Amino acid sequence: MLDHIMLLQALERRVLWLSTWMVHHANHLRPNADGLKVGGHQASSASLATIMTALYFDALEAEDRVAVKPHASPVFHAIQYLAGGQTLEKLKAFRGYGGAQSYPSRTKDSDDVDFSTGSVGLGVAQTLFASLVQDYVNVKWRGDNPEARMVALAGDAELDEGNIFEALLEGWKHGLRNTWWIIDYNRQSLDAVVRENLWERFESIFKNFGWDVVILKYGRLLEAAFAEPGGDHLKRWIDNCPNQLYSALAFQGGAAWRERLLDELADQGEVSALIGRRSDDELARLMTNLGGHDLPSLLDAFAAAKAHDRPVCFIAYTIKGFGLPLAGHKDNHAGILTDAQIETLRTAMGVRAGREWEPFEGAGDIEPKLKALIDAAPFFTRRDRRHRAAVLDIPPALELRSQPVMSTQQGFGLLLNEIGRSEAGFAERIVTTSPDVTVSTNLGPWVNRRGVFSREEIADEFRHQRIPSTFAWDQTPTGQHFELGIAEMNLFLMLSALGLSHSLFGERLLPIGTVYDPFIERGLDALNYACYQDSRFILVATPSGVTLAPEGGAHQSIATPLIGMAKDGLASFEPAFVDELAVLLRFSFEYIQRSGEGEGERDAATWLRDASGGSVYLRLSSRSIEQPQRMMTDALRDDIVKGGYWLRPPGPNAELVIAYTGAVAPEAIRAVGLMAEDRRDIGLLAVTSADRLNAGWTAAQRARESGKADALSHVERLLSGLPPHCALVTVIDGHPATLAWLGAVYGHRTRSLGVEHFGQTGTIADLYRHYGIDSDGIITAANTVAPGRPMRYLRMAG
Ligand SMILES: Cc1ncc(C[n+]2csc(CCOP(=O)(O)OP(=O)(O)O)c2C)c(N)n1
Ligand SMILES: [Mg+2]
Repeated sequence: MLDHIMLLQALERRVLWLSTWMVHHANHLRPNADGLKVGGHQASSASLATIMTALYFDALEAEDRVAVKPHASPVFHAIQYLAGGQTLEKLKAFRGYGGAQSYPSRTKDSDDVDFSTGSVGLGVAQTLFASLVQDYVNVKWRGDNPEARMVALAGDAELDEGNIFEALLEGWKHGLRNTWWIIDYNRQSLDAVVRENLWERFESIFKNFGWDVVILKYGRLLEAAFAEPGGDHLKRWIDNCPNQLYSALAFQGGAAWRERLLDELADQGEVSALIGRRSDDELARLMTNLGGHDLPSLLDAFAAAKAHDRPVCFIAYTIKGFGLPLAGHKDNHAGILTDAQIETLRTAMGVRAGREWEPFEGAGDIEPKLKALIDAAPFFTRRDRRHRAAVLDIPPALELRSQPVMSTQQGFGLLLNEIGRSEAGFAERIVTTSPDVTVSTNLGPWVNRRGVFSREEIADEFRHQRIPSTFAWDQTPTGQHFELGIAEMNLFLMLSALGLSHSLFGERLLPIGTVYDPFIERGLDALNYACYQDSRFILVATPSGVTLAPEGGAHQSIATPLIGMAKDGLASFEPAFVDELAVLLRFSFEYIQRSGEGEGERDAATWLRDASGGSVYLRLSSRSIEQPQRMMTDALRDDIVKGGYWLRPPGPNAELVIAYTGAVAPEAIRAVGLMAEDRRDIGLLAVTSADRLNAGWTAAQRARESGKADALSHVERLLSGLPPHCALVTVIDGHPATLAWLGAVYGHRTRSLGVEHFGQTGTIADLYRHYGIDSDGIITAANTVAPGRPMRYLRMAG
């Protein structure tokens, strides 16, 4: 055991050196390193070097998953490098083009990052939801698989992020297990030293939510010193020492510790002797021997926690910048080692000049033992930790019992209800989730059929008491719905975890999350995070825009269509009709399963990267509108997926085209009908996805610029026959910029209608009139942008 610890300590030194050198190289040595001079990494990484050494080379099992604190990225890459999972080339290019990423990234790094981190708080909470997903897939399909631990390494200031506490509450509701959060309690954030006794708040919060709390405050050296005569006084002094002072002394070193301790404890003879027995260096080592830097304490704590599956919060005392000259300094987040400092460190580490990148430089004759230890570390025994899952067959069309007048939201409920009652294999793999808006987003009938998931059975009391209710929600292990509390952050983190199940656990899921469209913005950073990790899910957001009319201005979504367009990895659609929705939902089930391989390859018809797949956002409405009675042809299906089709094709001399998206379809249709006699060859363009039309157009232009002269996107094909003098009016219940770019495709004069200001309460008709997106508004705009014969309708209207 002693030998093992000594070897781990040697590895820890390698990790500390390589991570520090990596940042130094990026800042000072790499050609064109200017502009990369960003601190944070050296001090933050050093803070976690011991803990991560203990985890990766000892405590973690092969299937365990880790979210590494963003600024500990160099430590992670260094550990992977030592274990043969990271290349020297990437380390040398840390933070640079094509190099190891500044913050660990599932998608951009090549050294097997489990969860991306960067936006603090999200990676931590992600481990919690991943653990719930593990329970879900284990109960259903993988009964005998060992349970993996989901581990987060969190900064202490990271716990300022509210999403962590939202997740804690949710985890408690779902009986969270197998989750470890290790708080790097260095008592420093970016700007400052954190408040005293924060650990007490953490401890009581975590205990309240049913977590075990393990406080790792003193290392073995300190424990031993406390057992010496006078040691109790020393312990009391440490416990009462303010964070600022402790940090300052840690920065100043042995002589400063001695002066201060003797100053304050000199009257206690035994303590003076305890201090006097140690040199300055020994004293500094003793006083910074906190739990988070003490391998034996860490190994014991992790081993003890592995004996059960309860969630554990470790509060590990550390010193930011431990082992480096900037240790403890309150400004060290932005600090980087100078050339002189790195030279001193190099010598101290036994690293010869010119051999800084050698993995085991300075290890001497224990090198083979270090290699053997790494080879035997359970975490590195499996190289293929990214799983794959077979692609599920989706039927060619989804069944729909349409009604003549209905909303897309209703249609969504009916479609899922049909899937819920079908025997189709893919239905087993659908898992839905919603932040307390399951019923109001029309998921109720699906949940009635498929039930709510819970590892333990909980009966629906109303049902058992035979009290009539529309919803029967027994909670069982066979259930296929995760009912969440209201926090939208949790929805997106749950979708992110569900949508990585194929890769994390080897089980394919088809996750669908429903949310109120305006509250996408509440969880936007988590949505961004989910997309960045290439998680796969279908987001159904409803109701959209001012169709939520009587709910008032605060609840009406204006910006979401633009979010949908701008969010990478998310294909956004806004169908107007339910038959379109049926096509799109079907497409979504397939699209979210595409492998991500062949990235960059573009579909020749759309110039979209459709082979890669991604997640999907469907923006729906609760507005009931008349449904078209039409046959769904292959051609129409294809166009709906590509993003648009002519509902009324323009004639050869078209003077005017109305292009609409979503719930304003009836206004556009009516306006076109009323203008048809006064504007020749008028066309009506149904845009089901401004996002995809726009993305294809951009890509096709880029392709032409790089020599592919015949590249043509779907929107270019749609608009290609329009004469130059034709004008466009676009209309959407959302921000007008969503469709305004259509005029730039061929340079057609364009007027874009939409909503730019917070709404009022009122009926949909009131609000559409108010914003000028009703038929009158469309006609008035058309009359100006496409002047000509006075519009009969406007004359009649007076
Ligand atoms: C959401 C978000 N806001 C702000 C930042 C910028 N930021 C990066 S690290 C950091 C401080 C982190 O302190 P702590 O979590 O204690 O980590 P330490 O560096 O002390 O280990 C901040 C504010 C961020 N990365 N993410
Ligand atoms: Mg900190």
